[in-house]
Amino acid sequence: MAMSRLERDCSKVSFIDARSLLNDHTMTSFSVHPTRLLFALVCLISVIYPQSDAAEQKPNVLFIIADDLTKTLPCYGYSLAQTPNVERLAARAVRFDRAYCQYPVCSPSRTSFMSGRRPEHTGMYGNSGSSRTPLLKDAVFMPQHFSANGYFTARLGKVFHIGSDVPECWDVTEEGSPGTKIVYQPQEVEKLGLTSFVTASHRLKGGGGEGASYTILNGGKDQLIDVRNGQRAVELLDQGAKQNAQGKPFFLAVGFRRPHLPHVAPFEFFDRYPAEKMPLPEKGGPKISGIKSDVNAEDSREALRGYLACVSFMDEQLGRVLDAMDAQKLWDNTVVVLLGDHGFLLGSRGGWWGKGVLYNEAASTTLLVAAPGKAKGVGCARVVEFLDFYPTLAELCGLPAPTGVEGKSFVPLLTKPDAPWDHVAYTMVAKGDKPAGLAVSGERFRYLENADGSVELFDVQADPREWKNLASDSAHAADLAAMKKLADDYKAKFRSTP
Ligand SMILES: [Ca+2]
Repeated sequence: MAMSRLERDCSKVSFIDARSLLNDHTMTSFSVHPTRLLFALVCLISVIYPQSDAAEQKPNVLFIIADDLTKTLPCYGYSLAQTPNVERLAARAVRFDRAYCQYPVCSPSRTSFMSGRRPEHTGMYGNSGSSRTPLLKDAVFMPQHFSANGYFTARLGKVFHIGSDVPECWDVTEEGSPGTKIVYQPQEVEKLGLTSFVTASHRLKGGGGEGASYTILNGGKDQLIDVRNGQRAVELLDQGAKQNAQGKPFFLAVGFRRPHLPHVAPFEFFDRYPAEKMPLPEKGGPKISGIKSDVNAEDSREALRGYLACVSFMDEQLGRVLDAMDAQKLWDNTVVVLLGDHGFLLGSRGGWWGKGVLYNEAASTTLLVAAPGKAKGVGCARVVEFLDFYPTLAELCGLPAPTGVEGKSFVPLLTKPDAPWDHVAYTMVAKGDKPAGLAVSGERFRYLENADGSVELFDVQADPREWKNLASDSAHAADLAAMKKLADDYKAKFRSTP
């Protein structure tokens, strides 16, 4: 163990020497000068309770969430997107190809991974109310665990759901709103006072989900919430580096609002994606029930353009944060995580522009983890869950294992991304306050019990798009039974009434 600064200062006084000084004082109180006694006491305490040295200091955590970011990124093989900063982070990170959220909607997903509990044990099935639900009355959320272990904790933007923060998690907590204005959708542009900068705005007709819309701005960029939060992140990383020098690590959570709807971004980002070059949504696979009609081709192209413009806009803000990581030389002592809180369907399955369903497109999304001394620039095909973040980050940072959490640390996969891994993921949806749907994701098969009662089985190794439902294929009866048993076991464990 390296010596602390105080130990080095006291290096000429050994533990025995210090104790003998105390003994001297005890026996001959007038023979030791008070200053010398104080010095000896300080040295003794520093030996018994050594302070952290820079080399021993726990790693920082930079935890970045991009709202509704799906895997439309070059590092996941989607070359249409222009995201040089995501790629820059991916080069330092393990890229998880099969990372599953526990619930494909904002607040239920975030409440789950921030508490480390499955949705059935958070009771958060919608987007309203405090994230400290009655079931989480006594829970220690992930940032609280870091705070209790000596970390400075801060959040910028949407980390818990909007208006659902848990303030006791943070030393600094900022939504990013200018003044008292609430700047999120649906009236974001108006409330930010950016109406005069709007050059085009459109809400798409038809289709299902949230109803894609876009707004192109020709000014006011600095007022946009992600730009503000990106700038604040740079400032807090600067502050964090200074705190590191004093022995205090940080846990900084940054929540970018885009690419969540409405797709509001400056023209320069739309300009990268000419509408006529945007591909139409993929056709195939089971359609989502309840969609009345497909979005027409022109609107579909505009919708994809708006989504990608906002992905690039987010990427630019991410780049500023990564620049600050470079400038402050924080990479060797900081774990950096980038995730989407869940995925997003881009007009597939009959015209669904949204999330809230159990297919891979919504349940599995971006996860990059860059950790000092771990693998980098590689993909990992193993199945992990978002509620694994909490135990994983605690282990990476040398914190005590958190109690009451239901995930599993995936640190072994950061060391060896192809390590053997016997783990499946569970993603659920509810109807009102009752669990309704459940997906079990294994390495080869995904089994879906949808909220409408339909059952599906996909061989995601042969059919990663989940186009061909094998649930009634007799050749896969045993696979179906095995996956159904996992679902039944899960429900018996997490949904049974005590
Ligand atoms: Ca979201």
